[in-house]
Amino acid sequence: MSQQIFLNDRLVPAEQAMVSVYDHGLLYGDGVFEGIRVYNKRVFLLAEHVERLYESARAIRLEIPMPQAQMAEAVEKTCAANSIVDGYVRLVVTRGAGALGLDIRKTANPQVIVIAATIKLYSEELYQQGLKIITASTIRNHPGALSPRIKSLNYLNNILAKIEGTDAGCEETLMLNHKGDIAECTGDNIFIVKRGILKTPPTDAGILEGITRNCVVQLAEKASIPVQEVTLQRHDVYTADECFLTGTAAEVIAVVEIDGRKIGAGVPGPITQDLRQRFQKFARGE
Ligand code: PXG
Repeated sequence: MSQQIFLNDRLVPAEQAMVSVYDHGLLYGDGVFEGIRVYNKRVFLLAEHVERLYESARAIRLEIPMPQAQMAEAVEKTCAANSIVDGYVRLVVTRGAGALGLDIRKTANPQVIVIAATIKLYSEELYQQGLKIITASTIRNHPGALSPRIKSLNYLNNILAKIEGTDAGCEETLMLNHKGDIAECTGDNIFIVKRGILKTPPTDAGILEGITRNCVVQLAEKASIPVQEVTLQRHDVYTADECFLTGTAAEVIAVVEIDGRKIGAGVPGPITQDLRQRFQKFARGE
């Protein structure tokens, strides 16, 4: 059986799942999305992802044509229809088709798309060794222009930074904000450990408030590891004892080198490894 896609109100075969070339999601990146993991048939932190989707939509004045509970049901239904055990869900809401032009009043029918798929993960080797990353010259979007707190379909800012990283042979790329402080990576949040304290930039640093980030903060607090949301500068990451990234796809992954500076001992640190284990257990419901 072919892949089943949820489109607006029903499941359709992937070949029939289409949106208009006039959809403002395509024409202008006008829409919102979420990426969600499925672990052992359980959609991980579904309510949190659905809530963030609706908050992103509210921020761009996009009215999603169904209540949150129905959206969550659509996700569950799509996973079941595709027999997903461990996988990845992409939830997309576009502005819908409209006249050429930016005016949202000339659009109709926002499109709700749920794709349930498998996921390509970082190799086990990378988790063992840790990532080497660089800082992009492309800064994160100014919050006064397009707030990074909105998970919108306009990801060019991140893509441009990611290109710089891949050109340099890096799997992820660090981005600074408009003030020159540490923001986040192109698809992951960043943490450092300094003298036993876990530190991560606050949401007002111009970042996406990652659901994995929030989960790791809670797991750290439960493990009595002190956590601070504080402004970080490049100096702080260069001189950190440990560094790691969090994200739906990456989960928790160590960073061992940034801009040619070795972090700590140049291997994944003990607190990073501990939090990675705690996260994996939590995500897999153990
Ligand atoms: N920052 C940015 C800019 C992101 O896009 C994160 C942080 C981590 O947030 P979560 O909530 O996932 O912990 C993201 C998430 C993809 C993909 O296909 C990207 C994300 C999530 C899932 C898939 O590249 N970004």
